[in-house]
Parts: sequence; structure tokens; C-alpha cells
Amino acid sequence: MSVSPVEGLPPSCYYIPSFISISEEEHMINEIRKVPEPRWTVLTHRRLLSLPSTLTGPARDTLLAAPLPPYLDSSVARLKDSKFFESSPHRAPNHVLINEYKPGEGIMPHEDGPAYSPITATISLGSHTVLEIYNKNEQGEREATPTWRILQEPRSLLVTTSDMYINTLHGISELQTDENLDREYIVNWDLIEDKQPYENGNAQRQTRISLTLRDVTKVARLGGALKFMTKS
Ligand SMILES: O=C(O)CCC(=O)C(=O)O
Repeated sequence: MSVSPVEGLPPSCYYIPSFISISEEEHMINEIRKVPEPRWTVLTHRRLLSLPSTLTGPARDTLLAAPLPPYLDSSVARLKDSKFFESSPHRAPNHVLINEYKPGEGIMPHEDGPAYSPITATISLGSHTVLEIYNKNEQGEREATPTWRILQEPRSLLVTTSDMYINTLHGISELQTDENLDREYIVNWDLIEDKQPYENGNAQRQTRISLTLRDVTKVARLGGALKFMTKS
């Protein structure tokens, strides 16, 4: 896969429509729906799963080595082939954060923490969304309004790395319907594969599951991890 960065954004962000097929999307949704309710972390405005596990250790920055779920195998293989993770320590994602958003739900603007190598790969299932990207001002604080909006179609992949990862914040507004979906307001408009659902300039959200794949820098084998978990 050879792709160009999205023009108009800080380097570097890549948008790939139809990264997975409709049958892969269905399979992933079915597998995720099988995860028992108590394993989800339920927040007021979304629920999430951290796989293979939540990060651990004194700084909550360490992954206990374990495989990712098998329904991600083909996507991880494609990510490896694409070389997006070429300069990350394990040359592949080793962790996935799964977020489920009902229409009207979102995520506050934030930066991804230092536990990860500076690259994220996000697959969208079930619905589009609009990711809002915020610059920082000279004091390093988030600006009040987003500078860019990225439309993510279902089954697409969004990769962010380098400046875009390090120097911006991202969030999703809590909206039922996204508006101003057009070339003027959507930075990746020319890369949208199927514009038909957005032809009126707005689109009602459905339930969306996002899979954010990352490479956690510190990985502990179980033996080593038990040592620091039992240390008083
Ligand atoms: O759901 C998304 O696309 C964004 C998720 C996100 O920002 C995060 O998990 O840190």
C-alpha cells in the first residue's frame, strides 16, 4: 500500500478508505459484541476495551506481553506491509483501544500519552465520524476551536504520526448529526471514497466502534511483570 499524507494537515496524517471489507467489518463487530459486558469500561459518554489488557506498572505505561485478538490479524498484517510502523520499537501495533460511541457521544480533546510510540492507526466500524484537530497556542495550551476536521468513513483507516501526533490534540464532539460536511470544512474531503451519504452536507451518526492500534514502548513478560507487581 502506498499512500500520500493528507494535504493541509501537519505532517503526517494518512487517510485510507476501505482499509477493511464489509465482511471483515461485520466479523469484527460480531466478535467485539461477544465480549461480556463486565469487561468493558463504561464511561458517561462512551464505553471502551483495552486489549490485550490495560497498561500496568507504577507509571501505567507497561504492557503485559500477550497477543492481540485474532480478528485483527489481517489488519495488523496490512499495517506491517504498509510500513507505517516501520520506525516504532516493535515495528507493529501491540495494543488496541476499542471505543464504542452511540450517536451523541464523543471524546474530549486530548493527546495520546507517552506510553506509546508516536503513531496511531484507527479503524472505524459501523459509522462515520468527524475527528476534530486542535492546535496548541504559544503557551502550549489547546486552542478553543479546532483548526481541522477529518471525516472518517466506516471501514477506513486513519494514521497519525510525527508532528501531527506530537503537536496537536484530537477529539470528537458529542453530536447526533455532523454538519458542514463539504470540501470547505473537511480537510480530507477529496479522499472520501463514497460522498453520497454526505451530499446534503450533513449525516446522522450511527453506533461507531473505533479500533485504535498503537505500539506500547515498554513490554513486560509475565515473569518480569510479577516482580514489580509484588514489590511493596
Ligand atoms: O475513536 C476515535 O477515533 C478516537 C479515539 C481516541 O482518540 C483515543 O482512543 O485516544
